Amino acid sequence: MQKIQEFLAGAKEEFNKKWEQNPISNGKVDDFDRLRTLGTGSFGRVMLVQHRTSKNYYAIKILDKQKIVKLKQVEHTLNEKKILYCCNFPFLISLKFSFKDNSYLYLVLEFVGGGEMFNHLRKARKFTENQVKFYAAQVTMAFEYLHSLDILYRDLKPENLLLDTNGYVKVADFGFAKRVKGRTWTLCGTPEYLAPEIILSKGYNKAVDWWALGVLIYEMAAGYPPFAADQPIQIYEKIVSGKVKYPGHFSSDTKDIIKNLLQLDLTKRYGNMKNGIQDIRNHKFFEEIDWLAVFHRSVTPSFIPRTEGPGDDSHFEEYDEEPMHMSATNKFSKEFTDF
Ligand code: PIT
Repeated sequence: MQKIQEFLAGAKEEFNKKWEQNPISNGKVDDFDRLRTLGTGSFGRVMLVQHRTSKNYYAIKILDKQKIVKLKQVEHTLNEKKILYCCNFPFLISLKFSFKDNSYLYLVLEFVGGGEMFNHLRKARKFTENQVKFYAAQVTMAFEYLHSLDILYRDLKPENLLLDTNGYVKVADFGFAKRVKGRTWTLCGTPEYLAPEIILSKGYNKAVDWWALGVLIYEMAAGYPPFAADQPIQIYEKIVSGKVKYPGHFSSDTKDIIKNLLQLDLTKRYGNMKNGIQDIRNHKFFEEIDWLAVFHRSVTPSFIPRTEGPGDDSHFEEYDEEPMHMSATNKFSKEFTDF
């Protein structure tokens, strides 16, 4: 079996080669039949589609150029496509096609039929410790991969983690992912998952993703996030206070790894010290995880979403369908040249 370090060395070369390429476009919207909406966001939606000739199912993310410009998300959208195009990792959603027309940008992604972790977590109320470790290990490896390529993810939360039909994780939504060597300053993410240094408008780095991993482990194990309140400002006060309350059922290992990830002091936060990810990987919380076996997907998950056939969308919520509008002129072609 190939070691993860060897994989990462080769991955960097592959990624950098693609990074230097000009933007590619393959396919067009008429190649697909649109079936239904799987999710919505502020400037677009994700729909289940079927490729007309191959009959394969995909999830297509449709972004409205006008809305992206209004919300000043042009740069983020270009980052999103370029990073998705260049990445290749078992726990990251993969991009299959991309194209644009007069009104929209399109990202055709693999269809991940198990649904959002968010829905499974709310239904189960909380996950078993084994489940938490299994999912956290995959997110840890996904971040190791992204960080080795100088990419910050910046939007970890259960809504952005999909389960595939085998019960493994796929990290989706690269809307805030960015390639940066060193620090960046943009305020983005979801209130409950923001690291204190983002809230305090400091320059920040990869350590924000490790903080978010601490929030995720807490939320998966407790069923609710560690910093919760009605208003974002109250959430932020709790985050920067450094105080966390742990449910009585948490094991001491679970508490300890969360404490070390939800560490205000960046020089002490796990993932951000001189041993990097090793401090996380070697923590007692992950003792039973066979990292290489998880990486190679040879561990049988304790929970496998029930699905019937490749286009089964029953794990996804229903959304109102909205018609698409097609502009007669190519709007914002300059802004999106690099898409
Ligand atoms: C679904 C089902 C599915 C894929 C997705 C969502 C993909 C979401 C996604 C969103 C992004 C991105 C990458 C992937 O950059 O199979 O409900 O903004």
